Amino acid sequence: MELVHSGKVRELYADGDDLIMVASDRVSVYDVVLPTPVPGKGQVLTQLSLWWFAQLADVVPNHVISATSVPPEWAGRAVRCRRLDMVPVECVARGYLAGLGLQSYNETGTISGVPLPPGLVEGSRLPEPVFTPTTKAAVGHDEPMTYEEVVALTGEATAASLRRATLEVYRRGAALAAGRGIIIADTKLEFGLAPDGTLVLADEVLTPDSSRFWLMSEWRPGGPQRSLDKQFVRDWSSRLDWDRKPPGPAIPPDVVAATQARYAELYERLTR
Ligand code: Q0Z
Repeated sequence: MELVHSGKVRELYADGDDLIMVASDRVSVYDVVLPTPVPGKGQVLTQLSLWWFAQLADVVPNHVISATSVPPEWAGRAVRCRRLDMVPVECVARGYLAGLGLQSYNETGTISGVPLPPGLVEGSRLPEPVFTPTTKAAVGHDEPMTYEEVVALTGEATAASLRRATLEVYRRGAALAAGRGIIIADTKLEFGLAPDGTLVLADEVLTPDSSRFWLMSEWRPGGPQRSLDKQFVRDWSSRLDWDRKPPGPAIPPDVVAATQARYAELYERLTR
């Protein structure tokens, strides 16, 4: 099969008119892929994403054709999907202050042009979830966009649909996760257009690779929050003398095992 795109932790293949998205067991921290895989990670993230797509099918149609009609060597961690005309915007929804949203708030009191109340701190819950789109940079980092810039790029109707679908997916996902003790602080979605112009949710949805997951029991606004999935890898790597540039260090077996258990627990908690 023809490899169309290779990401840090996933590959995309063309199969006739369809695409097959394959999740690997690779892990990245601080934007660096480590040389040691976490066995089962690709399968857990694929199955979690498929579960969310099914939960959210009434909010927005998705690109999934089949999770089973894929080559046997990729079984469990691959999805056959419709090839779409991708919208060149990373659609982010934020319900809590972290990452680029925190940076923007501290500099301007706003995110993506949306004014926020004073006195918020790192990790604070926002009064309302906010749509904070960014550009899709081929290299380097994505740049924040205002809603008007999304309109200029995609048109009024598509921009409105992107914002509505993004916020609704986030609200539904965050509410479901909250009932299971998990905070979804923010999430990044990708959409495409079907040949008839329908907006379709693509890529992966509400996985820890595309979203910030925090344990509600550990949430303490006022500082950085512990990530539910990769915290063991981050904690271990921060104790090393590593400059966070490639090549990354090999992960020791106990850290691999703890991380595997984290991914499995996250999947069980959310989908049970
Ligand atoms: C997704 C990506 C990956 C690297 C393109 N249904 C679709 N139609 C057209 N294009 C895409 C999709 Cl999902 C598409 N990406 C992101 C995925 C590896 C990059 F598995 N790029």
